[in-house]
Order: sequence, then structure tokens, then C-alpha cells
Amino acid sequence: MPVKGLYEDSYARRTVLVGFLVLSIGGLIGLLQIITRTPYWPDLESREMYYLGLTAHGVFNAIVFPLLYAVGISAYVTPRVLGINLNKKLLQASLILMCAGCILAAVAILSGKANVLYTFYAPLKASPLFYLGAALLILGSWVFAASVFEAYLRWRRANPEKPLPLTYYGVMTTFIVWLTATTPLVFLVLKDLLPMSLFNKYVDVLEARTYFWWFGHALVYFWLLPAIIWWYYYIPKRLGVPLFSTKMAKLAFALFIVASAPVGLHHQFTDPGISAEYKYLQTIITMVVASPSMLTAFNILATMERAGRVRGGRGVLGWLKKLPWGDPVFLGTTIAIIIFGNGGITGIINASYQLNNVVHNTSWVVGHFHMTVGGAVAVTFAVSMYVLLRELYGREVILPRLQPAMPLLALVGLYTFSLAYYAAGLAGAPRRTMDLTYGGLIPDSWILPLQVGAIGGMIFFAAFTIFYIHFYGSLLFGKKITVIESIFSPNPHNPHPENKKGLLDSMRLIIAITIILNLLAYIGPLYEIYTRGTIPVPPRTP
Ligand code: HAS
Repeated sequence: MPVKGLYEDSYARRTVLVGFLVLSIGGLIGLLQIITRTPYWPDLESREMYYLGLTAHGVFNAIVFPLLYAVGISAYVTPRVLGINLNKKLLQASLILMCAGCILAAVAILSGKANVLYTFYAPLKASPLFYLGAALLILGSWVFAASVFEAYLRWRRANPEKPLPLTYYGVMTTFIVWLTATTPLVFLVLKDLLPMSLFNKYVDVLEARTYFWWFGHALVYFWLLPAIIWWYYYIPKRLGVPLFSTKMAKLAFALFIVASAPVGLHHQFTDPGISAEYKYLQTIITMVVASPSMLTAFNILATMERAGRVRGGRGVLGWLKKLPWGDPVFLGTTIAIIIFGNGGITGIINASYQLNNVVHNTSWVVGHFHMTVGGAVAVTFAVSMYVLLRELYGREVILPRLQPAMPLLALVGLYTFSLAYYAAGLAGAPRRTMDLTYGGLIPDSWILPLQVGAIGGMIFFAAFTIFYIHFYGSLLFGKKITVIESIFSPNPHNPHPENKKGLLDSMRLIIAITIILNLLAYIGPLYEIYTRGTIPVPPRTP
């Protein structure tokens, strides 16, 4: 194996560390927020601080953290899975650009000059530093993506007939989805948002929102994909059985590539000015992009069942008892998948044109995305660190007996939070509002669910407090160890058996379908917006 130098490892160590550092700040702000917005609970933040905090919470937790984890882990697995190194110069350039981007955006947000929330809807205006920071962050990630694609091409040239290893198929998927997602965003930032911020350029709200959501929904799959890579890799490996179907897993990844982006209009059901036909078309594509998650659930469950039966489990559910529930990483990974089940199903409800009118802009949506990105994604990333702290940082994890408490509390906390927030949302409680009492006019039906939700949020915070005791504690005080064999090292037991290269290995075909589907989905709405004539409005500083 030509795994030498391993600059990838030091790259991964830095990006993952900064990612989790940023998450710890964003998470702490989340705690202040939930207490502040709960009716008749103390205000821990002023009005300005609330929106500053909400922006920081969203940008840190949902943009910076998943991006840094994704680039770090992808760098780490490349030499182990493909047996070749990433281009060091590209990695260095990407690190510098992303660091500069993070610093600029953080300065703009924390100084209160970018209270525009993580969706930065026009005509809300932030300091140019914020948009510049976002642009540099994305540029850095593009340079990283270039290193991934370049490594893939080198590997493909050397192995023209081999099927692409599933884990790398997942890495490629992650960065193709990221490129598809960020292209319309970069266009929006350069064409409208930066000029709006620098020169007070007037901006058309609907046009800007349409480009934003073209990016915005593909973004959520970019968060999810590294978690799915972990599920597909870790579960069969831990259980000592092959994945139920590698082809099905590749099909799931391919569907994520083609259908992640052309679905943004399901965030704009209530926006006037886009015809219902286009919204229906994107609703259908939304159902297509929901299917790979269901394929994944089936594939993982079938793998677990196979392992349980191999270990002697009998009957309809007897195999469940044979699984290694005492292993906190296995337990946590499974809990993340269970949480995703709930978050995913509410996503299907959101995506229904009619039902969306009931839940849009309510606390229901907050419940949905905490189950998906807070649960499936953040919990998976965190429990994966119980393995990677050893491998990446060479530290034994401290307080091992406390490890299962983290995913278990996350499960209880997130279910309590989200079910309560669903209930409040169905009763009409809005999201992104600091004072929900409305001077005493608050409906009774909101009060209890919002208070129960806050208790759930605090339990979830406790789960991550335990994680950070492990994370920072192990880095500082964990016993130094040398892990010789990575969990991603090739081994005699192949968790993803596959002999022949198939149609799904044709990245060119998949990329061509992706481009065609995106054009089909967006030519209509954009043509409608431009032929009707845009209505630019002046920017507003929040
Ligand atoms: Fe979403 C809003 C639709 C998935 C994140 N979503 C959001 C927002 C975020 C977000 C952050 O259609 C808010 C944006 C904002 O600020 O305005 N979402 C969907 C759909 C899916 C979906 C159809 N979302 C995600 C994922 C996210 C995420 C993943 C982050 C990672 N979402 C919407 C819509 C809105 C929306 C509308 C706009 C709402 C509005 O009006 O504003 C699908 O991809 C979901 C498919 C998944 C499934 C679940 C499959 C089941 C699994 C496990 C089952 C477990 C079992 C138990 C069986 C159908 C994987 C296992 C047992 C064992 C023992 C192992």
C-alpha cells in the first residue's frame, strides 16, 4: 500500500478538531436560545443577541462543522481505501482558504454585523466580510473536492476494470453533491449578495430565494452523506458480516447525486410567483431523493438481521438480542439511524404540497431538522469519534463506561424536543421568534409543548456535554496509544463484496443525468421569474 507521509492524517486532525470546536460553541449558544425562547422562562439573551446567536448556531453547527468533518474524514479514508495519497498542495491550499473563510465569517457574525441567519435571505444585508468568508470557505472546499476527484481519476486509470470501493463511492457522492449544491449559491453570492452588501445593490427576493434553495436542500444531503458512509462501513465491519447489498448502497448514493439538488422548490411552496406545476415536478423529485434513505434503512437493517441470525438469533425479532448493544459505538450508530427514521418521515410530510401549508415556518420544521442534522448527522459524527480519537489523535477514550450515556441521552433528548416542537408547530407556534408570549396573548396550546421541548433540548445538550468530556478530556488526558491498523484498513473480511464494475460505477453517466435533471427542474421557474420581470428591492440591515 503506497500510504506514505500521510499528510492526510494531519489535515484530518486539524479540520476535525476545529469542526468539533465550532460545534461546541454553536451548541452552547443553542442552549441559551432554547431557554430564552421558551415562554415564561428567563431571557438569557437580549433581542440582538438572540438573532446573532441564531445565526451563529446555524452557520457554525450546520455549515462549518459538517463541512470540516466531511473534508477531514474524506482525507483520512482516501489512502486507506484507495491506497493512494491526495495531492498535498491542494490539501494545503484548501486548508488555508477554509481557515480564512471561517475566520472572516466568524468575525462578521460574532461582532453582530451579520444577523441574517444561516439562510441569509435577501434583502437582509450582512457585512461584506460574511459573504467573503462564505465564498472563501466554499472555494477551499472546492479545492479539496478537486483533490478527491484527482485521486479518483488516478485510481481509475490504474484500475480500469475494478468496481469503485463503496466507501470511496460515498466520498465521491458527497463532493459531487457539494459541487452541485454550491454552484447556484456561488452564483447568487457573486451576482447579488456581495454587490448588495458592498454597493447597496437592489435584489429580487424571489430570484434570490430560488437560487438559495437550489443550494439549500442539496446541502442537507451533503451533511447526511458522511454519516451514511459511516453506517455502511462501520455496521457490517463491526458485525463481521458483509453488507446486505453493495449494489443497493451504490444505487442509493447515485440517487443522492442525481436528485439532491433539483428539489429546492419544496422550501418555497408558500412563495408566490412560481407556478404550481414546477412545485409539483420538484415534489416528485423530492420523493425520488427520499428513496435512497429508505434503501439505506433497509440495507442496514437487513445486514443487522443477517448478523443476528448468524449469531444464533431466532424468530421474527430474536436476532435483535444478539447484536452488540454493549458497544457504545454500535449503540450510538443505531440510535442515530433510529432518530433519522423520525426526522425522515417528517420530511415526507413537509414535502407534501398541502401539508406543508400547515407546518411551514412553524416549530415543526425545527423538530424535523434537529432529528435529521442534530440527530442522524451530529450523533453519528460524535460516536464515530469514539473510534477516531484513538486512530487520528492516538488517545485512549477516557471514562469508557460513560460512553453509552451519550447516545442514549441524545435519543431521549431529541425525541422529547422534537415531538414537543412538532406539537407546538401543529398548533401554529412560529420558528425564529424570540418572544413567543406575545405580551400574554400566547395560546395555551403552545406553552406546555414549548416548555417540554426546552427540557428535551437541555437533555440533548447534556448528551453532547458528555461527548465533549470524552472528546476534550481524551485529547488532554487520554492515554497515548499507537493504533497500527485503522478501522478503514483493508482486511480479509470484506464488508462490501463486489467483483465486477457495473453501470453504477460510471460517474460520467451519473453526472450527465444530474445536470439534465437540474436543468429540467430549474429552467421553468427561472424562465418564469425572468420573463415576468424581476422586482429588485433595497437591502435592509437587520
Ligand atoms: Fe428536510 C426543511 C423535506 C431530509 C434538514 N430539512 C429542512 C430544514 C433542514 C432540513 C435544516 O419538503 C430547514 C431549512 C430551513 O431553515 O428552512 N427533508 C425533507 C425530505 C427529506 C428530508 C423529504 N432534511 C432531511 C435531512 C436533513 C434535513 C436528511 C439534514 C441532514 N425538509 C423537507 C422540507 C422542508 C425541510 C419540505 C421545508 C419545510 C418548510 O416548509 O420550511 C427526506 O430526504 C427524508 C427521507 C428519509 C426517510 C427516513 C428513512 C428511514 C430511516 C431509518 C428507519 C429506522 C428504523 C429503525 C426502521 C424517509 C433511514 C431501525 C431500527 C434498528 C434497530 C436499527
